[in-house]
Amino acid sequence: AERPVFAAVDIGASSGRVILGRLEGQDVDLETVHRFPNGAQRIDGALRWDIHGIFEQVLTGLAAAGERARENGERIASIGIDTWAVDYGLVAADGSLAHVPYSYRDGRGEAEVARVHGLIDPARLYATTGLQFLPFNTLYQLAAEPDLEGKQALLIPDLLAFWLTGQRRTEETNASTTGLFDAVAGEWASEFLAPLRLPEDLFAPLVSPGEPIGTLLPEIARRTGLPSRTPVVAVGSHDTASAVAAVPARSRDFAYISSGTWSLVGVELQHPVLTEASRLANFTNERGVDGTIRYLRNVGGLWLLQECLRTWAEEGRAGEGNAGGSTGTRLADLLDAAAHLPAGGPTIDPDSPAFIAPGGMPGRIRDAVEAAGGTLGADPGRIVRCILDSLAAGYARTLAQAVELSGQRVGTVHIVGGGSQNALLCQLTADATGLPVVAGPVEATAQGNVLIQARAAGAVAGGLADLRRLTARHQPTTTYRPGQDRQESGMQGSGAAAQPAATGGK
Ligand code: ADP
Ligand code: LRH
Repeated sequence: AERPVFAAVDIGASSGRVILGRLEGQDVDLETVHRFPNGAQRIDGALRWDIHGIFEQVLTGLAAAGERARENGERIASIGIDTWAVDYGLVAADGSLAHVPYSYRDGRGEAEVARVHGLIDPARLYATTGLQFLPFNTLYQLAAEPDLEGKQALLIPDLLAFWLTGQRRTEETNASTTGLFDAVAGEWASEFLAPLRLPEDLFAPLVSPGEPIGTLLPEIARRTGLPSRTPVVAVGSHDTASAVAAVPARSRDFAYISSGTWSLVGVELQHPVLTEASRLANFTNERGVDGTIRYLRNVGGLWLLQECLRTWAEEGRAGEGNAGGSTGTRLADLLDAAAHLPAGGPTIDPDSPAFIAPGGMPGRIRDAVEAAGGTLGADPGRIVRCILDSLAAGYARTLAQAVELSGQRVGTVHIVGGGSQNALLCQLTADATGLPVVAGPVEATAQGNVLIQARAAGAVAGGLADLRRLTARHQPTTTYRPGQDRQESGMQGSGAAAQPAATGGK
């Protein structure tokens, strides 16, 4: 019989990929078969996702995955989808899309915050949903919709799954980012729908990671060359839920930083923390795989760096007509320049709402430094260093608060995602937190996506701790120690990075 392999569709705010996951004994091998850039675009006068273009890329990737599997004598046992959270498509009864989905960076939800909080006290919202306040949370965006009658809101991964299978479901880890999900009951907080004048049937039924969603529609099977019996299985469809499931922790006393466009900084808990102190610190209780709680806060993240690079590339193009410069090289050079600058330079608050929207980021960062009485100048190396110093300080602050509010012990900080490749940021994080930092895997989100599919298929077994040990055994990591310019590479086989210690973040 053909060997089963799993296709992970993982789409972040800055890039998407389709990855094939193979089980080699008890190890998971990931092969990227398709990659594409992503980003919100100005469409019809608003910041939106080119969802039709994204879906074409998904189909291209699935076709490539099928071809690769066939070459290897394998069969795609299932498909799992994860993307960024919060955003949704509005689907009419006939299945058509009411509008091109808005990006959470569009800003239209913000105008609704005061009205929503007038209808339901934010303290009451938090006591039920445990969701951190972000002005773009789904409920504020829904409050801005002029007409929801007869329509269903499908979160982005659920919308893609609907287009693949014809089945409408809402996966629960991502549902927990809407602001309309009960953190304790694990169900929709339907008591909030009527006061917000949202239709009762606005959302599709919930599914948990590991549950089946459907099989491929005939048209999709034809376009991808995959058999129509291929199942689409729910995974942690919130990318951060999948990433946290693949943190290569060997013991319980870990914190994580899921580092991509955002930095999601926190700990894993078994029960939500819904206290007023937690609300005031703006910590979130998002749902993880297996009913866990991702107790974390959003830190502004590498978005600040991505946007500076975009601005500098545009300026460079305007100046020299140079379209050939590679962003990768540019990033490596800038990080090198930043690493040679002394510690103790100016910092900004990376979480400030002033940085949510795109455009003119170097100038906005300079303005923030100057408003606080500092100076930064226009040198890109200095601006990059300011961003990374600010992120590291933000991580340390956030982790200290997570420990204090949750009582969770933390001895090791794991950084996963694209940002785990940023050696300077990893070292600055070790220095700022006083804790060892274990960096990697880069593709933790895809790894988590594949593991949940493999477990649903019976190819691996166990709870999250077992899945994490499996990741730790096979995926390479790099360890950074506080106050040292030294890093250790290798598998975590010795467990040397996981010595229990009191947190240095407090
Ligand atoms: P998302 O899922 O939000 O799209 P990723 O996890 O793909 O984000 O991470 C993207 C980020 O990773 C980039 O913004 C960049 O800062 C960082 N990154 C990617 N490659 C490298 C690299 N070679 N060195 C340092 N940082 C990198
Ligand atoms: C990261 C992420 C994060 C959300 C944001 C909208 O990709 O899913 O967890 O807060 O995007």
